[in-house]
Amino acid sequence: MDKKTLLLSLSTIALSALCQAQWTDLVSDDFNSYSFGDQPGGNWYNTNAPSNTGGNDNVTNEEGGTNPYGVTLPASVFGSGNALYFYDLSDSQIARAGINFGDNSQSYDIVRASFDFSFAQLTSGTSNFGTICFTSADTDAFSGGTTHSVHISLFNDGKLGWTGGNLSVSDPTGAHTMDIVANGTDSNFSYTSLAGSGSVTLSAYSFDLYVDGVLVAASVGFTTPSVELGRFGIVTFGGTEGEFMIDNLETYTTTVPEPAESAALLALVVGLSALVLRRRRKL
Ligand SMILES: [Ca+2]
Ligand SMILES: [Ca+2]
Repeated sequence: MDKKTLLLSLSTIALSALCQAQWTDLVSDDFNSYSFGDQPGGNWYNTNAPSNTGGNDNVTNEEGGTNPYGVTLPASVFGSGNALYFYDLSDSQIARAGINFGDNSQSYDIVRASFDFSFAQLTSGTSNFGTICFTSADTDAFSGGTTHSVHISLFNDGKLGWTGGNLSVSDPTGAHTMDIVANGTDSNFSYTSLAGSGSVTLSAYSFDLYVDGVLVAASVGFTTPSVELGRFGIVTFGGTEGEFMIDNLETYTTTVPEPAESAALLALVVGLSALVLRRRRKL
């Protein structure tokens, strides 16, 4: 390996290591601290009181059963422990729950949400029955795209949809994983692919979607770029029925290196590489 090649490889390796996102934990919930039939508490925002309104979000467990309000909750498909079940048994009702990524009313430039999901029980038809969204920290309008940055549609036949694409989930009532990485800045953002090795570049004001560890949608533009990344939400609509289940929600943030910071890092790496080369020559 000649000097220039070595310098270039060292710089590339060091720079990619330095510039890759280090994820910092934000809010998470495995729902295991709640009792069967509860609504999740803490930072969770819920629409309805924990009663049978025909649409709600309630904690189920590995056995399922009838909750104190007379609603049958299916068993968690995610193994042992609790999961959160969104039921919507009436056209006129909605189920809606959301949680802020951070405390207070904070928003973040970059947010990643990873969780298990299942369509729980399929409802007939192909209607768009609900949405998964990222929205601002104080928004509780989870169904309207104008209030969303990230917007992923849920369909009755077990399909996920987004601007410009969709995915029919195979075995939709089984257990699956979803990862969403959202970039709320006006610059590209690079991170190590959640699908394994390699670097992914995510465009400004857009998100990547992984299902079962596979990148199924890259750099999907935010529905409304000005909406900040403050809250994760799921809603099922009035006007349709549909069911959904999640578990093991984990959210993270990281920072985008500033151009000045990257330039300083590059200078440092080049300097160190030159030093290494000089020492090698002396051997
Ligand atoms: Ca759980
Ligand atoms: Ca409904």
